[in-house]
Amino acid sequence: MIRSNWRVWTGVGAACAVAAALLVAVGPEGSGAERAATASGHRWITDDAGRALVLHGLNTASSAKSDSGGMPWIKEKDVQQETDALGSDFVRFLIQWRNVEPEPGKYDDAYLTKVATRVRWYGSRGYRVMLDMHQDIYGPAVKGNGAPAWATEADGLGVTEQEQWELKYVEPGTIRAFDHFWGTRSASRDLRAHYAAAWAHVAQKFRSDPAVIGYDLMNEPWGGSVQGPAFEAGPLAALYRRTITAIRAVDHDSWIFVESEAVSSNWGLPSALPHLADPRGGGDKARIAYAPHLYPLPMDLGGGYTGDTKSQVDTTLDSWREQTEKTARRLGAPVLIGEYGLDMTLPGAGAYVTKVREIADAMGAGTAYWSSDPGTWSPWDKDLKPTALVPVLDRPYPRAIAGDPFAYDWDAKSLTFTVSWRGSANVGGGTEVYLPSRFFPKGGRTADGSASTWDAKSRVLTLASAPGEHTVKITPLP
Ligand code: MNI
Repeated sequence: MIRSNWRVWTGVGAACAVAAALLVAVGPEGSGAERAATASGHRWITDDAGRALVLHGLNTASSAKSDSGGMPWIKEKDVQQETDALGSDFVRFLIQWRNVEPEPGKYDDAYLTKVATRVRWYGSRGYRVMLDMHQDIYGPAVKGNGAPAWATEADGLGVTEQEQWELKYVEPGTIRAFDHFWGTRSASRDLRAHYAAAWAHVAQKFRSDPAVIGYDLMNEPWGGSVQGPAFEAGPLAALYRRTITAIRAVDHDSWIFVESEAVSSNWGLPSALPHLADPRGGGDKARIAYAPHLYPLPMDLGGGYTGDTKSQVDTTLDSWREQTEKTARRLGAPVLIGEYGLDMTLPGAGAYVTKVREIADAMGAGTAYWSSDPGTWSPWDKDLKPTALVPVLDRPYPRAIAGDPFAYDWDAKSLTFTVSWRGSANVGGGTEVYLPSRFFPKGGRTADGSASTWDAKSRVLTLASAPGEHTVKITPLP
């Protein structure tokens, strides 16, 4: 497992070198020098000590979409419950344009202060927070969520409620609202300027908040009348470039996460999202990350993870990984699965979640499960009691790796967690591995006796790192 992971990641490096050579020859945007500077071809989100971060947690929360104040359902005790049950170090936190900018050019700082309070609930427990500017079906004025009514121009076209909510994306009013937003009709106001400025306002508020790792520019973008590559390489990339420029004018360092058009990439189709330059600089200086979603179509239609549906889903997962890595290479970006999830009462649901986590581990990607909202998809039922999802999501993982990671792998059969990396004099701190009490009730130890320290409260084993290659196996303390 470890060896094959290593081959995959170095394989990515080799493919990247080829891609870099081609790019120099063909010369699209983004210089060859930028690509060549991405040494291993696999980018990592890093902390201040230079350690690679592996981020796992939940989306919080869908409930914010329908709350007039835009707040999620959680109280601080619920963040503690998540910490105790899942050992999360990450949250994808939903915010909405309608709350940030309720009137054109007027920002609601009281709203952002409430967001900051919730960010602190997570940050004080060691989480990193990604702020996600959420939308589904554009905004409430066309029966969706996200955009303010003043920024919704449907030209009187209607939206009919649908049994399957996603079908509202193809209702006339929704398409027209998106078309005006993207400016693909002649008589549109420049709503994108507002969107970019609203993001800059958010970034100004959170740029020095140590818990905020970055910003997810738009949830599940949808092109309206202009679709696929024409959308992703056209108006979507243009909005991203404008927003990146606006954010970087106030925030030099936070990560900026981008998504591809959901209706294609969620299902494992290719994305045409082009490379997006970061004003910070190219190569290792850039902090642009790719945060696609993963919802195999056979499961959108309510299928479980058994029989024919399972084999269709597995085919989709292979394609999703291949396409995601291809797009990430083009972007020079680390990958974080911004959403995946399903109704845990479906047959095979636990096996599906385990499979996605294994894929994420093999890709070196973080994950945010959709979502924390109590119910059948969630780790919590309506009484906030743990569901069948908890023992599946609560897996060992490396929170931080002190150098260049090669691979990591959890083998539930032998209760062995393996992590390998190349340490560097430029990277401080140790490699931190979260070990759930369900597998490591008394903590963990290194199989080879190499130095480590166990913190029973956080259930984190910290491995010593020094320059050179390390492969450490961790097993439960007897
Ligand atoms: O499944 C989707 C999805 C399907 C279809 C479409 N289009 C037709 C444009 C778009 C999106 N999304 C999955 C999840 N994402 C939201 C939140 O971001 C969740 O509520 C969905 O489960």
